[in-house]
Amino acid sequence: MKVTSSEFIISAVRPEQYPEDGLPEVALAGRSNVGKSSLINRMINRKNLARTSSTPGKTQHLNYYRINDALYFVDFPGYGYAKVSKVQRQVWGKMIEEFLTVREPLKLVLLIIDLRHPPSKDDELMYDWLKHYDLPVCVVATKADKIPKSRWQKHIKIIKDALVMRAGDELIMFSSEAGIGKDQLWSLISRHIEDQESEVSETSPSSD
Ligand SMILES: Nc1nc2c(ncn2[C@@H]2O[C@H](COP(=O)(O)OP(=O)(O)O)[C@@H](O)[C@H]2O)c(=O)[nH]1
Ligand SMILES: [Mg+2]
Repeated sequence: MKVTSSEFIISAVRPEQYPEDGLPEVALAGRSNVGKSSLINRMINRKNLARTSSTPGKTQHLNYYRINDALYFVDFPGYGYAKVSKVQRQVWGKMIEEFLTVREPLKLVLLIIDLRHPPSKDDELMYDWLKHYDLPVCVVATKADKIPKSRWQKHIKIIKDALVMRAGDELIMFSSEAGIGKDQLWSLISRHIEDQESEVSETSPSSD
């Protein structure tokens, strides 16, 4: 997909604030500091539309970005940040659960994992949660530039095994730093948001 426009829409704290134009939504979930904001910026060729920060745990909102007037990226608050209180954690859980269960335009969830490390317990829980709600998931293994290519397969296997990834869920190697995986991720996203327009045609050719 060629990105011609991207804009920050809202930092939503309540469902009433979610956009109502029905454009398909692609959510991004992952640990604090895993590289979600950087991934969004790379996907839309912007240096700093999604705020990247070195102080994790700050985002407690669902940040909506509209791309090409064709879809939204929805940046979830990062999880797994130690200094977040129990109450904040519960608020987070409730917000995300509500979103995942009732949000009709949601077409795909990108679970962002750091290729360098095995998935955390929170990553595993998140993946299971998404599958429990029967949502299409793509695991995006980011920071791939930090690992020599010769060791990618080893790290991929560790991630797939730890999550017990379901057949049909894809894993894409990514690097916001080096631009690895950008085209592949766009074509996967395109396929998922087109699926809603042609749900009857199960045999539509993939457009890679
Ligand atoms: N080397 C490398 N660093 C990255 C990559 N993606 C993110 N980072 C760095 O990781 C840190 C956290 O990134 P950020 O996008 O703010 O993470 P978020 O908390 O998940 O939104 C920042 O210092 C980024 O520069 C990547 O693909 N490669
Ligand atoms: Mg962020």
